[in-house]
Amino acid sequence: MSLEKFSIIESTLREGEQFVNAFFTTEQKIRIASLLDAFGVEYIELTTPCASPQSEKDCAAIARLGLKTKTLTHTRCNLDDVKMAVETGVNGVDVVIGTSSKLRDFSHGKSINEIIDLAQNVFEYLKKQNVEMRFSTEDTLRSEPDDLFKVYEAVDKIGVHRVGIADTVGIGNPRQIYDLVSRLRKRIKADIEFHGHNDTGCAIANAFAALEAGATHIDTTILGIGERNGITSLGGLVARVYSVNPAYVTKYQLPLLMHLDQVIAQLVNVDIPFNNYITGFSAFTHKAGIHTKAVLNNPSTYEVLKPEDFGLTRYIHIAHRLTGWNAIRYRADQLGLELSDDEIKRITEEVKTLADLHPLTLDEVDSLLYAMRNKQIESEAIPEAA
Ligand code: HCA
Ligand code: CU
Repeated sequence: MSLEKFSIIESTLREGEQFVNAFFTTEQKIRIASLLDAFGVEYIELTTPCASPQSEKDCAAIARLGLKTKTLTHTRCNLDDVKMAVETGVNGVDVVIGTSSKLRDFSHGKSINEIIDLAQNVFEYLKKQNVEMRFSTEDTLRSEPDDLFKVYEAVDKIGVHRVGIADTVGIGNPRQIYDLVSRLRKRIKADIEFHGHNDTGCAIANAFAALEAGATHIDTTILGIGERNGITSLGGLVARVYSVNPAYVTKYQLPLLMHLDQVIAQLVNVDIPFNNYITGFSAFTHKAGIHTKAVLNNPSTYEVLKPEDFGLTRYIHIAHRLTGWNAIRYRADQLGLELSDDEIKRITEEVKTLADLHPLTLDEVDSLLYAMRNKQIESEAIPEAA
């Protein structure tokens, strides 16, 4: 398992720019790069300089920032593109070419042997440039394993640092990814990167399966943005790995995650999904009485992620018919109201009765608590007045 020492290749500035709503300005790209650097990802991947003149300038500008995180850019497998990539000053070049019969027949039209020749050409040049070299096969999951292994073994011999597996259409499942990475691990020396799309909801699980099978690098984007519905999200991967052992992700500045998600959500004009890992608005909200009672006694009963490790707090939702008296007692304590168990239980019944009639707000529950306290004060006051 390489969970203990995996690296994140954060591709918000490459794959993420392929998201339908993403149009990052130079300033925004620099802001995102700097935030990712502060978060502590090992690599950021930038849009290919071949995309447009501005992309080329931005790539070079970010490469010059002197970030701790290594900069990579992405290119097709040909000498012209790769030369342009090196000239931007990035630390590494991520070369990609399609190997599935669909992409070979309908996209670039090359045979497996021709792909190997192209790769040879490109990497012989890159080897002299003092950059990290990665070779990845687009649409890996729909490629013939024998073709894949032939290509990967060839580039491994040339001396690439990493080979990439790309589930370009999000069709793989964790068992298949585990199997493929395990087989590849036995055949090559290079590190193994996994890039997985989320079309069928497996992007995080697939990335995790890749790590379990020996992958060393995972591609992510903030909120998972990318082509179509995107790839493995940074927060989702962090949550998954944290659940095995929080120590595996303490190398990252976890409290920055909320800010990263908020910044990207705003830039690409979407809301953070309610069910987002760690940063969704209900991610640390507990509701049913049975849950809230246990969580108040010991949060680990219903939480595998500690909100405080991410600079966040849990919320106990009490204004509804599933509430329990322990949760109401917790709210009374928060408000500094000293009420007896009997009084709290009476209020709990009242909350449930009212909640059956109409949706309740926290304010209304607070009013019941204050009213009970006022009643106490009045009854305490009577003997004195008499
Ligand atoms: C694409 C390419 C890619 C490349 C992944 C990689 C994919 O935009 O289609 O370089 O490993 O998903 O195949 O993002
Ligand atoms: Cu992709």
